[in-house]
Amino acid sequence: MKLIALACRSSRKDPKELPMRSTRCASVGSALAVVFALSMPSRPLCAERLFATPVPAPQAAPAAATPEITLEAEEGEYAAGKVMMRSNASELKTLWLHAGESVTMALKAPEAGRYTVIVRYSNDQAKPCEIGPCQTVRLAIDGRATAHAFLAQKSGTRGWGYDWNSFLMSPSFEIDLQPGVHRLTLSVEGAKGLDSGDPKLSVELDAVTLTHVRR
Ligand SMILES: [Ca+2]
Repeated sequence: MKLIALACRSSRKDPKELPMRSTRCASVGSALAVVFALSMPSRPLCAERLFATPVPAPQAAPAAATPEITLEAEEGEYAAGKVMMRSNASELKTLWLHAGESVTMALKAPEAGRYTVIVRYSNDQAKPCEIGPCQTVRLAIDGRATAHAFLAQKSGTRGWGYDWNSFLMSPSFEIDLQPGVHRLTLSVEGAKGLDSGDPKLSVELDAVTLTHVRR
């Protein structure tokens, strides 16, 4: 006990502080404190040191969530096409389009920068691209064509007439957007089906996801 008191006093520069700070010393009856004091004789053994709550190191604030925009194809504007009910589709619906048809969706970019664009679709072909050219889906922004397009692959394995409810994702495209409202258009071309005018080789567009690229 005496040893503890001496240890506390030894840290004070001004002897006049002794009466005011004596209550800050550790409980003299604690065996744990004695052991601690013996192991660290040069440091003051005070209550705030013995029982102080560890302060965690400051951590960086979590990164802001990456903005993601989802556009439902069936909610876009289209001159021709048909909304289809699909249990595996986003919002349970798709937009069935044939060659020469398109859909335009409005989006609001929250900030300037690069965005990835991924299209979710289904395509029911018995033998992909065997009959004629595969369906090509082209991307345009604000009425201007881009270099981005993809071939709509057969999306299921069950066979002709049964794969509309199986979905694939297009390759990821990158576009640059300024903040504000834009118009994203997907156009289908290249598929005419078994016979001239037969639209069996078509594609169903489900949804488009845009994600802001943070670098
Ligand atoms: Ca949908």
